[in-house]
Amino acid sequence: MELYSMIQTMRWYGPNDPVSLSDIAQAGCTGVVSALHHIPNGEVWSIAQIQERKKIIEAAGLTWDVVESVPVHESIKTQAAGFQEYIFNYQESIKNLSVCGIHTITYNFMPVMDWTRTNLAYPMKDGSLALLYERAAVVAFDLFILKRKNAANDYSSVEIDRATARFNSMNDEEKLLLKQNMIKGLPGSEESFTIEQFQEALDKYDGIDANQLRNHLIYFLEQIIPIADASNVKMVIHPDDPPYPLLGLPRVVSTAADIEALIKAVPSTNNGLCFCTGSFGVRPDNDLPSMVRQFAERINFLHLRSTKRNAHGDFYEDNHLEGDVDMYSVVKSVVEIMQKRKIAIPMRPDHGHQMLDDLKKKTNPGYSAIGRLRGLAELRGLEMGISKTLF
Ligand code: CS2
Ligand code: MN
Repeated sequence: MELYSMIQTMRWYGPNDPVSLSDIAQAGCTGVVSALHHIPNGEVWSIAQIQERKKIIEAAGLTWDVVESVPVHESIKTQAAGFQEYIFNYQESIKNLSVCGIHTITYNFMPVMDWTRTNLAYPMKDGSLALLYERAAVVAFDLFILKRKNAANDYSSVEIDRATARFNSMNDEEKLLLKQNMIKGLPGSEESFTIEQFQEALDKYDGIDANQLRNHLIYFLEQIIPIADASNVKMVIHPDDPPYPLLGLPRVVSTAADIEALIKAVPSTNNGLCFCTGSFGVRPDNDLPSMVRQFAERINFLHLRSTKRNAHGDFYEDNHLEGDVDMYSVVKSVVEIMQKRKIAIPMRPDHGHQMLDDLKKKTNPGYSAIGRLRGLAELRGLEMGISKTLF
């Protein structure tokens, strides 16, 4: 019997990534996940540009397994004037990627901000650095730096007190750093703002609640999934990170029920999922192994990492096999669905700690080489142990 194992990849930001393709190959990957970040959000990815990137990757002996991400323009999320043009461009990019032999595309539908953290160098006991999301810092940013109108209505008095104390404990440098972390965008986010631009971007969601945002996402899926079907492309949506509304913005890809609603509206299996354990896993009400089984037919890309939460709604990114994510059960379910579907699903260790030599280097937060190498090595061993025991 043939055994199907996960396809091991890492994200590669392109020729300017401080982590080289050779580094990624030495970590044991057979492929990469990449995107054309230099193309402005909303423009068509041409065949020539895609081929150019593909050639570089293949010259290093690797394959380009997944695109992450073709970003969804804000106008599509708000259905602002002219948004149809952006949907048309998106359809063209799907077709062009398919022509170039790339058949899995990741995207997300988070308003304004992609993944968000408040501290990019949170010290672990062992001296490595992790990414932290601290709720009191987010609330402090909202109330005292952004000063969003009516923001106080979104928080309990206990939260406001905690945020006030937290803000008063910060020096100017820490306040500036928090502001930058919130509005500048982390690697992979396609947007970066000044505080004024940030407020303008938020204002575009005035009057758009979760229900309406969900309808906009479903409309988008209705427009792109038939193109994906015709082009043999698997579209995989990345969940919200963190999986909660943020700064008054709705979020609609946070729970199993959210995913069910999208599938009900657009049933094609090309309307699929990038199963990010680090994003979904922040919520205790997301039962990850059971979600893997529930969405077995449409998980076509995996981000594997773990987080550790506390009662205040803070979380940090833990070692891949520690923290709140039951990685053993997740990987076991993945191994089972791969044998059932008779396919190998691409995965990447999603983020890692900054550690060892990387502590001295300038790295992309979450995307240093050694931390991801550790994560990948642990996940690979876990998978092998499970597969050999089960099959
Ligand atoms: C992040 C994001 O959590 C994550 O995986 O690194 O950049 C994520 O890849 C995008 O939101 C997916 O569209
Ligand atoms: Mn992820």
